[in-house]
Amino acid sequence: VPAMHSLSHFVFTRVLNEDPILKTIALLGTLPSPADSTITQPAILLIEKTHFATQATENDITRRISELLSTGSNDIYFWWNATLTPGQTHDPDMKLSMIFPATEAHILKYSRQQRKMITESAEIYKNSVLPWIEAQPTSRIQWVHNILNGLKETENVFFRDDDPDIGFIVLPDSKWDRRTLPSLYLLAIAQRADVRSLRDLKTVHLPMLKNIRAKVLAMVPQKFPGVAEDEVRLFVHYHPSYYHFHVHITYVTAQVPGSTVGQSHLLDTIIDNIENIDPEYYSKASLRFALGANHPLYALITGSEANAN
Ligand code: M7G
Repeated sequence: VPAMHSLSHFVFTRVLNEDPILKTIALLGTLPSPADSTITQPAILLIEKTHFATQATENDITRRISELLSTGSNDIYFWWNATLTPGQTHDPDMKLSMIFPATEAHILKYSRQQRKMITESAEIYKNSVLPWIEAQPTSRIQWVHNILNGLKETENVFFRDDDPDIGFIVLPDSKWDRRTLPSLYLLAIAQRADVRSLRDLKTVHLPMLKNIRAKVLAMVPQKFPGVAEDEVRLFVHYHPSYYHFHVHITYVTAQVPGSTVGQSHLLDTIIDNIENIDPEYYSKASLRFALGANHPLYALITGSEANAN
């Protein structure tokens, strides 16, 4: 486990991506292998400037401002650049995430890339995409199994329903800073392992989907006073990064970094489509979404289209 002190061994390779709006940067570097310190392995370091939490305001953020550098003024308007002096541990300035050792798939995912709109027909899904999903190493969802088996992140679990068919576990998504309610981001992970994605959902899964909806909507306002039931947004990504069924739970207006229009499917719409439109809706549908041009599925799907035409 890379403890934070190992950051001192992080050797910078290059910037993978940055976002001046979200105040995030993704760095690629290397760290010594835990097994053999004479070799290094790729590490991805994600850095995000944290929100000015209410706590910071109460602690008077202005007292932490130093090295004021005037960048100008005009009439009644004044501008500065400044730095923050070290704060309290409960008032952090950055959120760091590390992926180590990072695989090629992680490096591609976090690299700046063009996004393209593509359509995945039911046929392309069945013939090309499903075999690709089935070939994914199970190691990619080791973290999911660790949560379900109670080996990791146990102290953060808000809710668990251990029913093997309709049960699920709710815990903070690793993207959440765990304190800013307007960016509340939780994850509901299904107990059952046979639903790889939206494409697999059928009538038999309605009890699970409805169980997640009912219990999450009851649980969130209870655990997070200030968030009402009608301020909770439940959705599923297609394509997800991890092919074990999970539902994203966010505050209604939370920004979802990296998520694009077309990728998010509201849980309510999914339930309605299966229940009222067609039990096979998601195995029949053509789905259109944006995909990074680096994503292996991009070449696979556009290649299959070319062959079909
Ligand atoms: P997704 O729709 O499969 O992929 O969602 P996305 O990353 O493209 O949205 C997976 C979700 O799981 C994301 O929101 C991740 O931030 C979150 N996540 C990923 N990992 C590796 C972990 C983890 O180890 N722990 C927790 N709590 N959340 C994670």
